[in-house]
Amino acid sequence: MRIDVATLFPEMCEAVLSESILGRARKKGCLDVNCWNIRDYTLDKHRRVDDVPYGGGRGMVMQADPIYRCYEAVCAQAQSVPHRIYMSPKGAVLTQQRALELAMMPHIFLLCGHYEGVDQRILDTVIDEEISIGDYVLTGGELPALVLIDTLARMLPGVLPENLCFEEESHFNGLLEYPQYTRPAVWHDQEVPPVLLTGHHKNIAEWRLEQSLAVTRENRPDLYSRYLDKK
Ligand code: 4G0
Repeated sequence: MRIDVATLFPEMCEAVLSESILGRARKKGCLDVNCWNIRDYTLDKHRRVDDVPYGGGRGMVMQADPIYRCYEAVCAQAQSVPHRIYMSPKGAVLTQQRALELAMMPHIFLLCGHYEGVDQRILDTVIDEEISIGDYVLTGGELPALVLIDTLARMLPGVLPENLCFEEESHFNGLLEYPQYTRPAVWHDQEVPPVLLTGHHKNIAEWRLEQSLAVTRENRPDLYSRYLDKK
């Protein structure tokens, strides 16, 4: 899949996208991400990309024209029309289900806002969907865009190491993860739950389900109720 990120801080995005599993996915060609600097598309002689809000009030607003010209450059280079997302605290909150749907799209354009947001006319004409990563405000849309890219990337074929299957994990079955242990079997007087050392696969699976149910009921009663309703 191809993702184009429009931002005022392309180096910040590039730094994250070059490391670890995302960096490897890009090298392998599973994921094609490009970062675009919105400031490169301003026609203003002082390279301005923001201005005061009409009607007054606090902060600055990102102007429509540099964003639009950046978007046009993306379409021209990709030779395709992307699904266009604006990262915003007003958006619908991202879920694993929505991420799965987005991961099936061939081309996504992510707009990262700053200051007090972007001119509404860009949202009206260029943006298909506003997405939030949670009910809190950040200084920019870059971290949310990187969070979205990370969760999409790990669902693409060939990105995760073979023994890691995203469909088997927490949030896919509606329950939280069971506890995990590794060697040594005793550490600082604390033992690994004995059932995990038996090699009895059915008992281990039962223990893990019990643990998942207990941690979900404790930490996320909302998820727990929904899980019970579905059963
Ligand atoms: C648009 C997304 C973008 C408007 C972006 C701020 C949190 C999220 C931004 C604003 C963001 C999120 C009106 C402050 C940039 N913060 N929860 N900051 N306003 O996904």
